[in-house]
Amino acid sequence: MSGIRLAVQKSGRLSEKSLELLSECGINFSLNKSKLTAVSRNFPVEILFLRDDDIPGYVANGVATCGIVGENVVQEKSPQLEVISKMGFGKCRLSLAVPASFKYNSVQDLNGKKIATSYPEILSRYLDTKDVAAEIQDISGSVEIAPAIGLADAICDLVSSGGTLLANRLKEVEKVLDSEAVLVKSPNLGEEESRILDELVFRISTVNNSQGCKYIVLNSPNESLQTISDILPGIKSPTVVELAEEGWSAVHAVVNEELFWDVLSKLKEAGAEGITVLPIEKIIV
Ligand code: PRT
Ligand code: ZN
Repeated sequence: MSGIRLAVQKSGRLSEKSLELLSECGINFSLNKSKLTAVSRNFPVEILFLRDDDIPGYVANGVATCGIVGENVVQEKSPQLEVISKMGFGKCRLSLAVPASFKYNSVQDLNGKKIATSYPEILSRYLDTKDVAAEIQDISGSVEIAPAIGLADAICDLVSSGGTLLANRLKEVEKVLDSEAVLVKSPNLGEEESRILDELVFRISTVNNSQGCKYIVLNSPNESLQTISDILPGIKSPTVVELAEEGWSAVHAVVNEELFWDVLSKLKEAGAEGITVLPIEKIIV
């Protein structure tokens, strides 16, 4: 095949978002979940659907050119792999947690204790850096019940909202790793593969940079233009267009959605009128 092979999670937390991202990158393919692969109709990529644990290995040995997988899995399975892009989804952290009743002061309190985890490699590296000697119990699932059933004194597991820890009467005590879905690439790629991968990375960063941005159009009295321009965190400086009505201008700018409400009230205070917020499809920088 001339093209690249991209490994994505077949079914799990990252699957839908990974495929959504490809589709936002303009990469179309027919999805047949019973098959293990799909070939794009308009981009030289074959998609391999795999268990997330297998993705780093396939990328490391060159069967896949690249893969979208949680950084936690990369660090556990093939930490030498190069991360070329962060995907902006699948955010979580790998943390140590102990029963709520455990009198915890520092990581040294885990000396001589049993810790259950599905991430023995990451945990053992972390404990080494902290000079803690603990017994690691490698288990593949339901880690959070290990203390309650007497299998371990503590756990090291992924946390996002913290609800699972709370439900199992555990408290988070140390963050070992921040994680999100990342794009990893195979070592020793040929020229053609590297070129296609660069194009894919460019498209992903374009999609991610556009996400959460809104296009704002508003009318401003000319005397407030400077104040309003200062409030607007635009890409460069906002575009200002004179209106037919004397003394007024239209201001156009791109604003991050997260800052939007904060900026909105400040704009109104500064005299802005007719504030219109529009969705943005893509921003090419
Ligand atoms: O079948 P396959 O092996 O492919 O999938 P999997 O079951 O091993 O993984 P999956 O689909 O559960 O998760 C895939 C990836 O999603 C993980 O490797 C992380 O990178 C990322 N991710 C993000 C998470 C979470 N958030 C998360 N909260 N993975 C797991 N969890 C679990 C966690 O293990 C715990 O049981 O959710 C629970 C905690 O969630 P809160 O919200 O209660 O704190
Ligand atoms: Zn898995």
